[in-house]
Amino acid sequence: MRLEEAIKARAHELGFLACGITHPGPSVYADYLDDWLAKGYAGTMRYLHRQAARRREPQRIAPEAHSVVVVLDNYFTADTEGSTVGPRIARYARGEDYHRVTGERLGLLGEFLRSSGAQFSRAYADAGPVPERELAQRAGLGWIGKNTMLVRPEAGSYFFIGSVFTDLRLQADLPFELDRCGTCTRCIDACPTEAIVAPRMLDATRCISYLTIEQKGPIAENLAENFQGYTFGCDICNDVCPWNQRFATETEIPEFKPRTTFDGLGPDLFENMSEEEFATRFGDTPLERAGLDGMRRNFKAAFRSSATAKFE
Ligand code: B12
Ligand code: SF4
Ligand code: SF4
Repeated sequence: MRLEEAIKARAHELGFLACGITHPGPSVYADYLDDWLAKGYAGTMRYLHRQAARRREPQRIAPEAHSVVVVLDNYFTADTEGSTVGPRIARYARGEDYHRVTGERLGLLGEFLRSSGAQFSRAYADAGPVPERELAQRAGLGWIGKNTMLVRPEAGSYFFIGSVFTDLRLQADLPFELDRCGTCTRCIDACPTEAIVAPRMLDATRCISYLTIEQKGPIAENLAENFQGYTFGCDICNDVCPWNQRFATETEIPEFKPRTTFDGLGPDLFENMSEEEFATRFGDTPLERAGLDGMRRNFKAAFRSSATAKFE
């Protein structure tokens, strides 16, 4: 078996949905990134400005690397009756912390590369200066949809992207060149805060995901009233995508099975909770990023919005 095939077989064995190989050469979309940053769409995510030089030239992330192995990790879990009426939590955040869960299996993939002759391997999953969507598209794994998600034919977009930079000189896959969105605009039309300002251009400062996870402090009332019951993250522009409606399948990764559910819980859930209890219940979940104060704020916004919204 060729080494590239053996790597993909190992990725499959580790539970990844798909695996592709690319090179760490310069970004083709560096101007797009610069324009996006200049428009202020990153809001308070200052780290995206600091990381821009490495995103433009992924070779700078790891000068030793000749190849990048990119994987997709399915996190889809179906809704229950309760999870669609609020308080709602985005699917990606219902299980254990994906940085650790995906990261551990990426580490094992890195070990396989080393046992195959690599002197260097370094894994990234979300936490790092890696232009993950672009590298995944370049590795042939899917296209960038109008909602900015990497979408994969016959899979959809409910997956995390992980990568391993390595000094192995691997044969790269062909990039995914087709745009399979066609004339569809469902995601743009469905976004309740009008955050997708043009195809593939997201004003993060209007996105529920940013507002409930990344932004500190109060949320503007005109945006909060459109949260459609979301308390953490948002799935709307993924849920309406025909590729997800047709192809999303339940994850087989046990740690991504729902652990956090707010089904039927009232607006006071976090009000009287101590920091200790929050840490015990949500310490190893994505909710840790918002923290207790953030979740108190988010619950208020979500319940206000659910008084006015009609959910799909
Ligand atoms: C910052 C960030 C956010 C911000 C901003 C999102 C955004 N669209 O930029 C916020 C907080 C809003 C966010 C929300 C979410 N995020 Co986020 N986020 C990131 C992060 C850390 C950086 C993204 C970034 O650099 N944005 C800046 C823009 C300019 O870059 P970009 O989106 O990567 O776009 C590149 C390409 O699209 C390319 N490009 C532009 N035009 C075109 C055109 C064509 C034809 C092609 C091929 C390429 C192309 O140029 C850009 C620069 O390389 C990445 C992890 C990472 N290291 O990349 C995760 C990441 C993108 N997020 C992820 C997820 C899961 C989400 C949410 C679904 C979570 C949720 N349920 O709430 C939402 C989805 C919202 C949405 N529609 O994007 C996943 C996406 C997986 C996927 N299938 O695409 C990632 C990759 C994390 C991971 N490792 O899995 N996120
Ligand atoms: S995640 Fe929600 S708020 Fe953000 S762009 Fe998608 S639909 Fe809009
Ligand atoms: S909803 Fe339509 S336009 Fe949006 S990403 Fe999916 S196919 Fe593309």
